[in-house]
Amino acid sequence: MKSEDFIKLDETYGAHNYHPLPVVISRAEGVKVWDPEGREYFDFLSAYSAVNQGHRHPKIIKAVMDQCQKVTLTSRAFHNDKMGLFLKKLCEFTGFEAALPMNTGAEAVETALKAARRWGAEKKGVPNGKQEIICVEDNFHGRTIAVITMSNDPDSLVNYGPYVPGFVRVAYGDTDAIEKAITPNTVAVILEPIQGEAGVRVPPEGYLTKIRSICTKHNVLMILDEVQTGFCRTGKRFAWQHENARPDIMCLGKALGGGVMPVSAIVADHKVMDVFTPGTHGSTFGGNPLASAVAIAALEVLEEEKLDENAERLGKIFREEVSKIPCKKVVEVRGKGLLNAVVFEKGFEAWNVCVALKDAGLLAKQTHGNIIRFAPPLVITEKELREAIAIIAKVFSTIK
Ligand code: IF1
Repeated sequence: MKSEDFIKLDETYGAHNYHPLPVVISRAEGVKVWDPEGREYFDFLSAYSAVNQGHRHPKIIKAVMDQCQKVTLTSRAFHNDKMGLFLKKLCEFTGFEAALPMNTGAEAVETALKAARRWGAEKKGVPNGKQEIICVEDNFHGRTIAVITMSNDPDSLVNYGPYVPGFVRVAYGDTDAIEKAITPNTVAVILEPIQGEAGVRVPPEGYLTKIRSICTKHNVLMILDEVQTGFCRTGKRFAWQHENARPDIMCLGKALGGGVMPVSAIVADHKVMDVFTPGTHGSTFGGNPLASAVAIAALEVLEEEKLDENAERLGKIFREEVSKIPCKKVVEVRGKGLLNAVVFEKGFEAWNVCVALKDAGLLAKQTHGNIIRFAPPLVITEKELREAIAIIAKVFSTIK
């Protein structure tokens, strides 16, 4: 079967909730992927930062294979001999006291929202049903009903009502707006430290620190969604570490699964995490031994290969070099570490550029029509990065 046959199958038998680039991936290794015809591409999306460790990292694949020989799923009705080791590793890696494992990013966010509401009722004294959570404009936290209620993106939102009460949305980048929105019933503020889907929007310097102090002052939990920015992507283990604005709850996902399977979690200290008691939250697959084994290996790879440092160093080169490419339509090159975006003029259709990049051997995807996100696996070398930049330069030079 050829690429076009696989695409046809998706179109015939799938829901039409995506508009992918016309490329089929049938094999992958490290920073490269191949289509059924054997054409090679740089992967500059990394499954939206879920493949930070590179495709099929040998250490992670070995962990999968080994664990598959032992036990893969137990449910939380019983203990297993991997989950505790995973949670310990995750707590050490993040610097939090406790972790609660789930499967997808949206579930991690839901878990954080539930933790905050319950904390509000039980620790802060907010009447149950009155809890309010502040979110910011142009957020992306996932696809569940509660989570899309926070969104102001019509694509995510329209005709999925009724929505969930208890959310207040304020302008992004404006700390006064957050402070003004706080009432005695506010239990949490939730945001992405760098907005991913919004087009890699980096907040003004000091934004997170200021939110941290506002939250502390008003006894409100600060929740950071590091699902996309976490695990070394932005040049630090977590994006909040650029400002040392430690949240009360951190939502994690994507790269925690090492590019192999969905693994997510929230981490928090006991004073928050202990609001969960037996029966009050859970998941069939959360903390399963296979996911736990994968996540341990995924974290070890980040550490052993110092992928935070690699992202920091190569990210600077990327922004510096891509900024130099002459292209009249480009208005900004921005990002942190290896989470970067090229912003074109308003109204510019970047889809055609992504198709041209694909034809030239590099996969990337536009967001909001005029922004292309560039986020390669963090195992990329400087040589590979420069090869990729040469492809980008070649394609950008053809843009009229
Ligand atoms: C899609 C976007 C990226 C996330 C943050 C939670 C989640 C995500 C900050 C939910 C997920 C994904 C979802 C995927 C595309 C992708 C995406 F373009 F939609 F916005 F990365 F930028 N918090 N982001 O970015 O995690 O439940 O999916 O595991 O929905 O098509 P999930």
